[in-house]
Formats: sequence, C-alpha cells, structure tokens
Amino acid sequence: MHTSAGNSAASGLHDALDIAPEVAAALAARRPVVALESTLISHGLPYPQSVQVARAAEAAVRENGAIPATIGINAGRIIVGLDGAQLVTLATTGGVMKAARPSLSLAVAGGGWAATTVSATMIAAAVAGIGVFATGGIGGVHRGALGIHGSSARPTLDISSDLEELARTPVAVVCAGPKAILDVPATLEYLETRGVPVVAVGTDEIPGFWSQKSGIPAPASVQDVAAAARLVATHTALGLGSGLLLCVPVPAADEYPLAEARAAVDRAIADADAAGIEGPALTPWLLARVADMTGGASVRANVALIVNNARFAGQLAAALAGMK
Ligand code: PSU
Ligand code: MN
Repeated sequence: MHTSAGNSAASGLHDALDIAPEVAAALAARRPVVALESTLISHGLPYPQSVQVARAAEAAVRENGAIPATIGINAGRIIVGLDGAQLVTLATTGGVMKAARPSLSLAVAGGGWAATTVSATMIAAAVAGIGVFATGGIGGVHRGALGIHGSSARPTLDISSDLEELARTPVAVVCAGPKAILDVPATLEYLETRGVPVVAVGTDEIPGFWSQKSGIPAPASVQDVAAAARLVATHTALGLGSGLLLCVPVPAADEYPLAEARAAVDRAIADADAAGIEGPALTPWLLARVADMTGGASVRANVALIVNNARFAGQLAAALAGMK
C-alpha cells in the first residue's frame, strides 16, 4: 500500500530496496523469513571468521525452516538477501561504511558498500515485511555515556541508535543480550523507558553476550521458542508499534567465561579511553581489542552465539508462520 500521503516515508524506503527473488517469493507466499545484519560481518569479526559466520548463520536459518535475508547496501540500493559473493565482498573490502539510522541516507547516497547495523537492518526488514531478525548482541548505553568514566572528562552520551529503533520499529530481534562492553543495566532501563519488551529465553538472567550469564536479572522470561512465538504474535496483534528483544544465551560449550570476559572488557575500555576512541568506531574497536586479548576465545564465542541466534530465529519465524 503506497497510496496515501501518510505512507510516503515507507514508500520511499520500499523503492530503495532490492529484494532477492527467493526472499520476495517467500514473503509473497507468507513463508518464514529471517533478516540478518551485515555490520557484524564487516566490522564485528575478523576475516575469515566473518565470512564463515555469515554463511553459517544463513545455513542455520534454512535448517530450521526459514529463508535467510542478509541485508546490506551497495550502489545506492538496500539489498535484502545478499548473495554469497556479496557477503565475501562485504567481509573483505576496505572502507565499508557502517550504516545505522543516522547514517542510512548517507550510505545510500554515497553509492559504495555499506553494512547495516541493528537499527538500519530493522528499518529495511520492517519495510520488506520481515518480522524476525537475528544478530549477535545489540548496541546500547556505553559505559561512560551518562557520567565520568575512566579518563574521559565528560559524559559521552554514546547510546546506540539500536535502542531507539527497537522503540519505534515492530521487528522481533533475537540476540545474546546487549554486548558485554556496554553498561547493561542502563541499557535495560533505557529499553524499559522506551517501551521495549526485553525477554530472556530459557533463563531468568539477561544472557551476557559471550557468556551464558550476566549476573543481571532479566525483566521477563519465556521458556522456549513456542512461548516466544506466542508473545511475539500477541505483541504484533496489539499493534504497540515497538520491537521486541529476545535474549538467547550462547550454548554452554561455546561460552567465554563471565569473569574472564569482565576483566578483558575493563582493560579494553581503559585502552579505548587512553587512545581516545569514540563514536561509531568504539564498538568495533573494543570487540577487536577483546579478541586480541583473549587470543580469539571471544571470537569463537561470538561466532557460536550468532549462529545459535540464527537457529532460534529460524524456529521462531517458522512457529509464527504456522500460527497464521
Ligand atoms: N553483534 C555482534 N557484533 C557486532 C554487532 C552485533 O556480535 O559487531 C553490531 C551490530 O550491527 C550493532 C552494532 O547494531 O554492533 C552496534 O554498534 P554501535 O554500538 O556503534 O551502535
Ligand atoms: Mn554509538
């Protein structure tokens, strides 16, 4: 429906999408589809793990009965359903832009390659008609965003646009919790204020991203994928307009232990403060620093949690399609 003036924004976005034929066919037939993001490929993980995880996440979605649609930007088009060669290009090309809501128009106008963060991926997924999306860990309130931290002399106010997007765009986002580099309690408070349900799956703690646990109670929990599907269907039926955050713990065998992760994060943040790293560069910088300090152990956990989230999202999309 692109007829009324009120839909002109969605219509403009829709006209910028190139939806892959397989994805378009699945959406037209109301078969399950899962959106996947591309910033974790281009900025979040080293090569070759970046390409491996992109492929493994798509395979996990398929194995659970849904069609994957990895989203990225090239030549002024928002591509919904990148092909294998495009995934490799995103992982191996220098200077790929990181596109979030504030930089989406810059990325489209720029004409080159850009990867989409959680916020930009949600925007494209919603306009394409995809209701389920899997990522690794969402962005959130950075430590030091709200007060003096480390060597920074002022609050940075660095709060990911992922949180605002969750408040305004109706997509169910599957993650392994907010990234452990963040102020997780402040991130949860922000999401509560902005009306976003945050729901842990099969646990009463917020999953700790690389670790199963965070030591922080979850605002709400569901037992399994069937209960998650009922909740997402209800949230959608109520028409509240917001997204919903489902937090699935990394499998026990693949986790990077919480105590070690905390120590590594504290050191990485001190290093980032000393080096003056800020803005969109901060999250990729911290992830890379922790990967170095842990000898790749954090990367192994990161890959595993992304694939596990894709698996869960595939099951969730399939369960939702079965309810219609
Ligand atoms: N999950 C990961 N690795 C990542 C990301 C998610 O396992 O790199 C990306 C997502 O694209 C998310 C972004 O939106 O990190 C957050 O960046 P920022 O803190 O600058 O908003
Ligand atoms: Mn930021």
